[in-house]
Amino acid sequence: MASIAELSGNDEALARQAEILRQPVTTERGMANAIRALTIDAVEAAKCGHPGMPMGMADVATVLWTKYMKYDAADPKWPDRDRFVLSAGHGSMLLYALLHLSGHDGMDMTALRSFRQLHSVAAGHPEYHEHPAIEMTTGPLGQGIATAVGMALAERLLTAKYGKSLVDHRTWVIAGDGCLMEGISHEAGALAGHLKLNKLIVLFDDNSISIDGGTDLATSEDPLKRFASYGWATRRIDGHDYEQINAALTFAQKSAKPVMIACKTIIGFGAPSKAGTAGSHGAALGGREAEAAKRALGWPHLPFTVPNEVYEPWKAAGARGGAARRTWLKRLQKHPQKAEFERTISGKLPDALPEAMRDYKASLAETKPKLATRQASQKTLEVLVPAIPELIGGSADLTGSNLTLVKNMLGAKPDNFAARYIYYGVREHGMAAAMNGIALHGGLIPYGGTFFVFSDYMRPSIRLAALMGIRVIHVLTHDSIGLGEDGPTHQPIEHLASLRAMPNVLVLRPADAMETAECWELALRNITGPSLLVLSRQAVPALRAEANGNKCARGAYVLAEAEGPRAATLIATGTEVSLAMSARAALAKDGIQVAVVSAPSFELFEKQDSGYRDTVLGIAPRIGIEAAIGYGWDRWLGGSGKFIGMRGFGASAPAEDLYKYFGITEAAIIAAVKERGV
Ligand SMILES: Cc1ncc(C[n+]2csc(CCOP(=O)(O)OP(=O)(O)O)c2C)c(N)n1
Ligand SMILES: [Mg+2]
Repeated sequence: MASIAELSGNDEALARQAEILRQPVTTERGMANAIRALTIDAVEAAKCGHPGMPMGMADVATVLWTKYMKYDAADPKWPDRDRFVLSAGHGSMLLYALLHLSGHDGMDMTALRSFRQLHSVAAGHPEYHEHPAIEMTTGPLGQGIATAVGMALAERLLTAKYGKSLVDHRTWVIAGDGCLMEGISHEAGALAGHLKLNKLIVLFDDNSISIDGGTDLATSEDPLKRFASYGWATRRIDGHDYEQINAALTFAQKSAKPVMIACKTIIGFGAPSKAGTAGSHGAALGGREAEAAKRALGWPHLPFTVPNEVYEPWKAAGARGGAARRTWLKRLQKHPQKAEFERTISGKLPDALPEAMRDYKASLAETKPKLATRQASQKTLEVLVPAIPELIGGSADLTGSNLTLVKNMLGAKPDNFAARYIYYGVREHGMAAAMNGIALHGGLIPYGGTFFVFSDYMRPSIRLAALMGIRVIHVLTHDSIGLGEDGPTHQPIEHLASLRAMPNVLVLRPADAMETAECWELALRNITGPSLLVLSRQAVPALRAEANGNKCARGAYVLAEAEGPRAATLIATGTEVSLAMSARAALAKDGIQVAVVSAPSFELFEKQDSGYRDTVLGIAPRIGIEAAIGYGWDRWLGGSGKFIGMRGFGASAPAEDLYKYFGITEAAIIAAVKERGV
């Protein structure tokens, strides 16, 4: 059987490559060849990796990083730097080589030599935490370009707030065929085009190759036409022609629309037989091909060796932005909003927030409102939005249901970014990725809403937020069969369990207005990962009369202790806590005393010491109540416990009928307690 490489055929690419390689090696090409050589060496050393993309895009990346991108290798966290997102994350060696050559600390030759090894900063795919100049984790195709939309949006919002003297930068993306085949590229591209995010520039590695072979195996679209229809400016260039690259990047900097430049490249450029084929996409070239590639490129140096005449112009490029950064720092010193800018960039919440929340919670303790937790969330936002100017809301076309908008919040428009709210459209995945980008950019805290069931549409971006450890807040309403008549397509069942299974995600399901306020506080304070506020459509009574501290912070707590020794412990979350409370009252009438534990967050409860957990859970039989699948409850319920919840999908009917039909009732709780021999 023919190999993939043979099937894809590369005669045309090889002829074009030969023509380019016949030209003398200019300084710029030599600088690009350093990227190619380091890529070859690192992938050979690791015996795995993706040489094709870095070798193909080396010329474009060299022009970008030496002449157009605003950065200073001496301070990769300079807030007004241009952002660079390698959406085609498999080409990670491109980024590592760029960081190394441009003189960034923390990416020395030792790092490149240990490409893909345990604890190397040069991981298989770029990892956000490995190096301060890695703007985000990429690898899941499409996420980079969609996250970059959020970064570019954040830039616009902050320019409107602080002015161009503090915020004036671009977001550059390298995306491949794969990123553009992914559905999320549609959502992201359409949103960016609509908002006219003209400082977003995508360099499309148009090599017409992906893993299975030529892209014509699976696609016939012209992404440029697609993006043009979204309102993007587009250009098509030869990605190995320096004049064309320069002209396109100059054009991009002047555009009034987001820009996509399709850079026609040869994947694996330089490899004598594998260039232009899928064979160079994701495997080491192999000793002989690697050597021949370096010969063809005119690179006579030993592995992992870069001569000074190549290092020097690279280092100069890395320091090019130094002067701009220093004058920016001077402008910051004099800026009237300096303190606010520095506070928000550092991620610190306003000093006045705790007091505002204390007052609000005191008012809840007094008024004891009966509200759906989504309404309680909106009431909390009425306090938070004025108190936290960096809070940026939004919804994926469910504003009136998610209750994410509060008064005086303007929606961002292409001609007005002095705004606090984003109408993301029906684009949950695009929204979640954009929210990641807003958080990664810094200076803003994003929250966004949709129905909880559609968290499925956002999962890959939630997962990346968890992996990167960034503060993103999802407002997920209509959290169970309690949403009623819309039926099983809209009723989340397995979502709590599946999101609790994801590492570093804080799942919060408050039981009443007070808990909702506390959970909002916890979400805002959770700076190391995404938080999900899981909220009800239907109203719940106020369960808490005292407002001091934050009871939800420990994940679960005794809401109502048994009057005397516990006959059972009822553990519930969200809307089911009030059900547990009414069962407790009914049991008391029969002389059976039970405790009710509210458990808004399993993750936080798990973090408590075992002494606290044991006290809360008690030694009496435990009954878990949650209108969702029971997966994951065993750890709290123990051997003699019982779970009252869902076993399959829901149904379309009024909420009360559904609770009855699925047996999530006061009577069921009472029966379960009595069954346990009380
Ligand atoms: C969401 C997602 N699906 C699949 C993959 C596996 N994958 C990695 S690279 C790739 C092909 C990408 O093609 P392209 O973007 O054209 O990259 P090139 O081969 O040109 O380097 C695939 C399918 C992935 N990383 N992410
Ligand atoms: Mg490709």
